[in-house]
Amino acid sequence: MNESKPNGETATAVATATPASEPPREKLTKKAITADHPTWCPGCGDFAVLASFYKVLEKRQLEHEKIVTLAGIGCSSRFPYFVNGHGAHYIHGRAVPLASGISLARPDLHVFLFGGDGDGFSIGGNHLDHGARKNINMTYFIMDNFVYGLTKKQTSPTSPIGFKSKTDPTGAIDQPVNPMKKLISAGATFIARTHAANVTHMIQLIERAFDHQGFSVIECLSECVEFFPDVFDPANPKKGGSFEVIQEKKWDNTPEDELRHDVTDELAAYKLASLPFPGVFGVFYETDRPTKNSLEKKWIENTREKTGNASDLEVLQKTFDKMK
Ligand SMILES: Cc1ncc(C[n+]2csc(CCOP(=O)(O)OP(=O)(O)O)c2C)c(N)n1
Ligand code: SF4
Ligand SMILES: [Mg+2]
Repeated sequence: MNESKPNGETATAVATATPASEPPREKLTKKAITADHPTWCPGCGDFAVLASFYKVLEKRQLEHEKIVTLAGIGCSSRFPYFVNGHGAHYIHGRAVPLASGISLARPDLHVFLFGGDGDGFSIGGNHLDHGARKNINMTYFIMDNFVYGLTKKQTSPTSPIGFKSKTDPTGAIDQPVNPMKKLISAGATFIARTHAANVTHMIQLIERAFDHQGFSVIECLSECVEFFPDVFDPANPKKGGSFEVIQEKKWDNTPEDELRHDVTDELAAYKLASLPFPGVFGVFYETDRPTKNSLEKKWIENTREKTGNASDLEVLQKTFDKMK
């Protein structure tokens, strides 16, 4: 299990402390994690994402009661129904604020957030920006299918120009969002991209995002076979495409390393994000920046000290008294 992910030193102690009287834990199996039968269309890319997530939970043997899966609204956002753990299918686009509150109030939990391109980049775009800049500890997995699937084929913020949908019957005319660029500029501290047809790669990235302290986001090209079929074939070797993986620097002083990508270089990440579709896959950007969780914890501790360790009620009463 990853001991370092829950935020801060105290949180780690909370997450790992097992009372002497507690019986040994049963192994966390796929059966134990699996909840309802997924209700996606046969062939939907989201199935592979769920399977990869189960694999990571099983591999990491997280404490079952510490797993939280959250989502907004959309086909992809049905995700929490299918995971046996704490979770909520929340308001369209508002899952980041919900996840932020849970992450800050319960730093011992593993907060996983799932959703679609509409949920994350359209109605929830503003929340995404603020979760990123505040670097709130969570792992956000965005299943990007370039369309609103649940509501049956409207143009989404990632739909390419020319895409014919119910909202653009003659073809989309608006410049799509570039998820990697948006996340880099917003200040997310772990930003990666994968494809639902490549389960091994997806699992690797979920694990890396999970190990990261802070706001980690993975955009996953996940095909909507109903309303935008075959759009991701150019990045699927099984369908004649190529899946180009970002070669990260190994810092081994070899001439080859000069050409490899430095994941801490924002500008280099931005250049990678500018490559034409289907682009490249892997970690675009990763940096260490204090999380809001750790900063807020410090601030609370300092404030407590200043108030002579007054109770919450005493602090509240003092504040009310000042208002009189
Ligand atoms: C406030 C609000 N506005 C609009 C909707 C209707 N709605 C539900 S899901 C959705 C878009 C879903 O698209 P996406 O997030 O890409 O998920 P997908 O279904 O493609 O996985 C919309 C517009 C809603 N439920 N709530
Ligand atoms: S409509 Fe599209 S995104 Fe929704 S379940 Fe079906 S294939 Fe998946
Ligand atoms: Mg979508």
